[in-house]
Amino acid sequence: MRERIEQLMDEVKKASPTGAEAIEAFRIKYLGRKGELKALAEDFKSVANDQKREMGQLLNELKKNITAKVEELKNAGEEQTSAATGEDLTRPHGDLPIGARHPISIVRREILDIFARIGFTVAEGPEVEDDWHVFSGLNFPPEHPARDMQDTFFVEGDDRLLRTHTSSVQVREMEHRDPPIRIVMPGRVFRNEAVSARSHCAFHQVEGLYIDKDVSFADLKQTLLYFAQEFFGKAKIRLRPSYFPFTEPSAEMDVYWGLETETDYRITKGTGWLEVLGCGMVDPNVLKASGIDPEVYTGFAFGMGIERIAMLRYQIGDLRMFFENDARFLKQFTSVS
Ligand code: 2U9
Repeated sequence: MRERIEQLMDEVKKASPTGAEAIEAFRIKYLGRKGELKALAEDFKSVANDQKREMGQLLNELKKNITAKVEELKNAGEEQTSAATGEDLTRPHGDLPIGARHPISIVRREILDIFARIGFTVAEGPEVEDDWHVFSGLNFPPEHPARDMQDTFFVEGDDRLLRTHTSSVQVREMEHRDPPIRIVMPGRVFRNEAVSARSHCAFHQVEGLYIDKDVSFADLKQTLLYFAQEFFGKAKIRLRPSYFPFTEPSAEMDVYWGLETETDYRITKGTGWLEVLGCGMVDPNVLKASGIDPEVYTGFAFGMGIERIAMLRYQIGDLRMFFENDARFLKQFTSVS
């Protein structure tokens, strides 16, 4: 047996098969199920007991040599391939280009983070909705213009429609949960509008809703002031009276931006104020429609268009930039967040 092992050691050492097929045949000849090593393992059974230890060690060594040889042959094969193409395949490759997050994603994430810090969790819902969750449950009267084909996309042959705001998600949450409810809803919404520098048929919103006992307009104002400070770094806001079917009273919030530079004049239209979002106290009818007792609970809500906020943040003059996916535009927004 010793002679056979030594003979094989020698044979393996001298062998130089080339090409993947020959190397595999070499491996099978020695290490395969019916290979030389297997045959030796059979012979090993009849080796005298006092020889077993030494023979066992030799066999192990042979196996190691063959395995190492197969590896060596394979690597040499790869080197040949690389030599053929002139490339060193063992070199670590260069840096991979890292993509940039879309500005809408960056801004959405920042807004959600700001509200997460004061206890708002994220809720999401379907983009294809029914009339109840988009309009009726939100106190839209039957003849409200937003229900018109001109303003809303309807799904053909069905009484379904594309949501025109994410408020439909809050309605779903109110139906399924008891107060306190403190949620923010990010999402894509759809309106039947011509595409222009200031409007698009699909855009993104973040809305917020807080319902509990004793929630007041002062809570709304303080929450929005906190948001303005965190997002814009500005400490002065104002609330102008407004109207939405789902809130009463309703307001629009402006942030004082300042009038120091020419850009400040341009983006604030010379007023120093930026219109940022809409808000209000949830209309008692809306609470009632979703099974929440307006005698016990009150709530505030707010809503903003992410594109609008991103345009202010990055000084982008045309909304269409967000939807064209021009890599020259997108790669400017490198962010690790
Ligand atoms: C429920 C009750 C009330 C969400 C609100 C606004 C005011 C608002 C607009 C901002 C710009 C939409 O993207 S935009 O065009 N939104 O002004 N949204 S209050 O109010 C709600 C939501 C859900 C149950």
